[in-house]
Amino acid sequence: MAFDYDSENIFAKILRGEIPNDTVLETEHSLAFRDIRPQAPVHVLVIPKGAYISYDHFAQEASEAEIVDYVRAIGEVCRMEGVEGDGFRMISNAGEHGVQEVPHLHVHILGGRPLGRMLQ
Ligand code: D5M
Repeated sequence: MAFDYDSENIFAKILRGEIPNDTVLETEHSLAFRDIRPQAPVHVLVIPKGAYISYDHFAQEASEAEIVDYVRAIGEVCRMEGVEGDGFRMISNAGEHGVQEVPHLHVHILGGRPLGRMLQ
């Protein structure tokens, strides 16, 4: 399957330094920054620096170094933000049904308050 990445999406612009962001962590292959519309006291987005739309795109085309870096960056953000102890939620919205607003792979890390049950 071909993945048609739109290099004008807002996270691509953040990665190019065209739009400011509140960076939490930057690694060789990943960037974590605070969500502009926070839904919880901790609300951080973690993105790969590569031009990947979706998890499947990333899993198919990213190098092992990129994948390892991304997984570790997510864990490190949870530690840095202090949500490991009380708990947190990771969400990745995908595609139209998942209501993915920005077509660049991202994981939301939410925490700092009780988040309630999401799935019944
Ligand atoms: O949601 C995308 C998320 O990206 C949404 O929670 C707002 C956030 N967003 C949009 N623009 C910015 C900027 N410029 N900085 C930080 N956060 C931003 P999703 O539905 O998962 O695609």
